[in-house]
Amino acid sequence: MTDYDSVSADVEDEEEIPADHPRYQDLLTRHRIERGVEKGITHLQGMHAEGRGSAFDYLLGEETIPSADAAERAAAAHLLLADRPVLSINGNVAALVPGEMAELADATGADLEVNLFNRTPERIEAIADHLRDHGADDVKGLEADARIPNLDHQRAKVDADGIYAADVVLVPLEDGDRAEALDEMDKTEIVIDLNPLSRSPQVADVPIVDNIIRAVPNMTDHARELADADEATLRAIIEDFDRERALEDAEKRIRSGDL
Ligand code: PTJ
Repeated sequence: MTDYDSVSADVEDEEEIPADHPRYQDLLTRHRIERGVEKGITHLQGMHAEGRGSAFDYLLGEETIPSADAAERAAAAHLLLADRPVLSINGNVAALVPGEMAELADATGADLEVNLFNRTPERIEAIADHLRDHGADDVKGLEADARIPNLDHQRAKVDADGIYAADVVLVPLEDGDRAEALDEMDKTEIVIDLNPLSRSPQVADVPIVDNIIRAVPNMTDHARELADADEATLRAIIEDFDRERALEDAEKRIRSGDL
């Protein structure tokens, strides 16, 4: 019999967390965020963000609900149809899913761009290195030679040939006004956030209410499956997706506590 209590405290390596532990995903997530903070990738505030996300995930039943899967498929279709898709990376995203983001970029032809709320040159470099260590070819966000209009904090700093010029942007794990500002630039926005009431999913064209640990690999699976689909098929998937319903479904699930 596994002594689960003995693994929950402080494991050195994520391999030590038993995959059949009832709180496996939560332990893995916490472990990756802690390591991210230690490596200078994740900001200390990222721990608070993770705690918030984890509470919503618990109420969702820690699974990808059907409307989130539909959102992930629609997101994959958007990325495949885009001329200049970009996946935005902050300190939590880099700690939680670095290799998975590199795979999604590869499957959809998207660029990866580091964009931080608590921006320092050291963190930008550490995150770019971490992404490269996990298979990313090219990482944007280091130039920061353009500005998102109507945004007066560090997240406004973007690459002219990256987020600034993008037609479709994936914006994970940030409750903020950047999503609104990108919306005003007429970009198609895909947001991953476990809180359906956050500002970012509320303005997103495709709000994905799911844990990023599950959402990104599932988007990649959809993208690979749709790789040879024609434009009409991809457009039909996008048309069929109902953003209001996805937000309502997630909120209903969280409020009902029907686990
Ligand atoms: O790395 P930086 O400097 O850019 O800072 C990043 C953080 C995350 C600290 C910053 O963006 C922040 O403070 O974000 P918020 O306002 O806490 O918003 C994060 C959102 O992500 C919250 O709505 C959480 O519910 C959600 N969230 C947290 N963990 C996950 C998540 N959503 C999906 N999957 C998760 N694992």
